[in-house]
Amino acid sequence: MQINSIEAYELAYQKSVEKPEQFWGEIAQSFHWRKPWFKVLSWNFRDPEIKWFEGAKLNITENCLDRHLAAHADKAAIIWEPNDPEQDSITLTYKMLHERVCRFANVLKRNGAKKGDRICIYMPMVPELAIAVLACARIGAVHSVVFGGFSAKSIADRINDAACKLVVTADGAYRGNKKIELKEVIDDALIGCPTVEKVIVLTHTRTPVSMLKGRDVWWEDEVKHVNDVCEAEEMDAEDLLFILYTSGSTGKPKGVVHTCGGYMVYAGYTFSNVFNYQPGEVYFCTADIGWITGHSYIIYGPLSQGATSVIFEGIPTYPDASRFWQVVDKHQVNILYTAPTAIRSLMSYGDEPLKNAGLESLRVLGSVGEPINEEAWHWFDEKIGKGNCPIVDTWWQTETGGIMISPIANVTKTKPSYATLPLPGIQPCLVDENGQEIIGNGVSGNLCIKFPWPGMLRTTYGDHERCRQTYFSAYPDMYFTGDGCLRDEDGYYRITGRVDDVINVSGHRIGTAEVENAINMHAGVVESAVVGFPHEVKGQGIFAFVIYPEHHADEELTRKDILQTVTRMIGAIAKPDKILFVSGLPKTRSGKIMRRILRKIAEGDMTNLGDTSTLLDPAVVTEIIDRAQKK
Ligand code: 6R9
Repeated sequence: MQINSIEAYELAYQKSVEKPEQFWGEIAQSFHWRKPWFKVLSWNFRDPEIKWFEGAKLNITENCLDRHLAAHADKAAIIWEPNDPEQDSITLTYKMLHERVCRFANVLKRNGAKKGDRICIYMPMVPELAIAVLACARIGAVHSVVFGGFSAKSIADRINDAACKLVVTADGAYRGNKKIELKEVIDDALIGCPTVEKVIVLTHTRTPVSMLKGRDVWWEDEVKHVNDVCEAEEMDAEDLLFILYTSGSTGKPKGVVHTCGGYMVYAGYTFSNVFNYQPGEVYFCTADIGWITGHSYIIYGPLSQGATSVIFEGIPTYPDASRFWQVVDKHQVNILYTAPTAIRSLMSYGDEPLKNAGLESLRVLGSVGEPINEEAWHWFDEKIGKGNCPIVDTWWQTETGGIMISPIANVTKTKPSYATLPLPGIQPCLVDENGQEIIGNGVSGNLCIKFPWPGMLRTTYGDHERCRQTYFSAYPDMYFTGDGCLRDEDGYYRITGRVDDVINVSGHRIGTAEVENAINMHAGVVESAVVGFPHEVKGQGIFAFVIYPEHHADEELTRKDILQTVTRMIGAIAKPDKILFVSGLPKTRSGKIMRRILRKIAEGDMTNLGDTSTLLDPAVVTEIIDRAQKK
């Protein structure tokens, strides 16, 4: 099923467009199904209603674990590299991982979980995180992983939205030289979460934690009470596999829903092809499992293909900026998949951290999460790939489940900062403001997808109308990505960034409305407006214009107070990089904030503000510029 030449790609692509059901039906054959489908695809983008592999029965963990046992039981499934390089790494073979997943699946059952229940997972990057995820899938429970950087309030919102019955967490997490008290955050969150009956707590940092009688149990105790035999639950292809929350242009994060069959096929197919994964290779994705990249390309994609997947607990700069390269050399990593923000950050340390790096094992490099600028692309290519490793710049989203537009390693000719060509099965198109498709090359517009693919979201949890509104209403019969894009003369795609009110900070999606809501919660704040601005390392930074009329002695302290409020309301990842106090915001007569103007000011481009004649009070702009320049 691997594509090995550009001709094979073109053939596959053509077939995927002309005979999509036959195309995906054949690919799906390479997976293990308990019962086959009677229809590959039925769909409409109006409702929307999308069904792949209708009638088929499966369990994704049989594909990620059981089916490899016959021939590859002793092959490494997971290599865990801890935060502290002095501590030993851990290898789990497929046999070991299978046993542990089954055992923990029994723990979940013992604590009342059953098929269809939602389980929130809030854990550090340890093997038990992957085990917890797979154990949910084993028993047909729906996992909702929440990234470790979110606050108690954000977790509570997510738990309540999905009415989670169980939480799996750990005492704490390490991040570089910091310790994060995960259980404490969960305890705060659960004050407002009536649906949660049990909390399973893994010992990791050995931080003292409060354990509530009748609710909280230790992972280590629980596993002693069960055995490691757990028959996989039979799932319908369209049964829910997981929910993952992501930010959009409105205030509340959406629970993106993925289902078992299509997601599995898409994650597995794209993993195998884009990275050209070869049996025996070691693959290292530096993302956190709390994001979609970790779901699809640390856990499900690689394991479904019998690959060896590295889970790294730490950060690229701890103990120093050579850590990634040490991990690559230590585990002889062949494929490295990381983010532009990490590349830019490491670039800034110069060549010194690369002095003792061999990096000879590397064969393929990947990038994901945000547009990669040319400078970072070339540095990655020359310094890390030594000019010998294709870079796959993979464009995709939480909603797409897997990679959509990307080079195929060793097949597609790459071009710096271009995601290049759509994968087979993906029909992108560019549309203008009027919803007209823009035909031909050398054009740009809003990126949409015209035809379903197996990994696409099916709904947003508990609110199907919101899914329709957000993705399928802007342009009839198309999925709207929220990204701007250009298609060059060769038909290559370059993603230019979000066209909605979403900021991409270090590859993390943050909704401006969410940050504004958080800032507005701060006592004394009358109103705020948040925009993105170009940031050297993070890609985009967060700039907040805040109306705070109180006469305060210490502006700096107020800034810090506001940051504290944002940290409480969302999490440290949403803290603005800059806060400018203003007395008014530029609004149209209908009361809409003109973000276009604020974006220019945040960029430091005060001369080219465009048409300001529709503003209610143009003097506001002069004042803001004045304050921005004084700062
Ligand atoms: C996988 C992931 C999705 C948004 C997406 C786009 C941006 C991701 C990109 C990229 C340019 C790439 N994005 N990959 N932009 N080039 N290779 O990141 O999912 O967290 O949902 O973010 O990220 O703007 O719309 P998610």
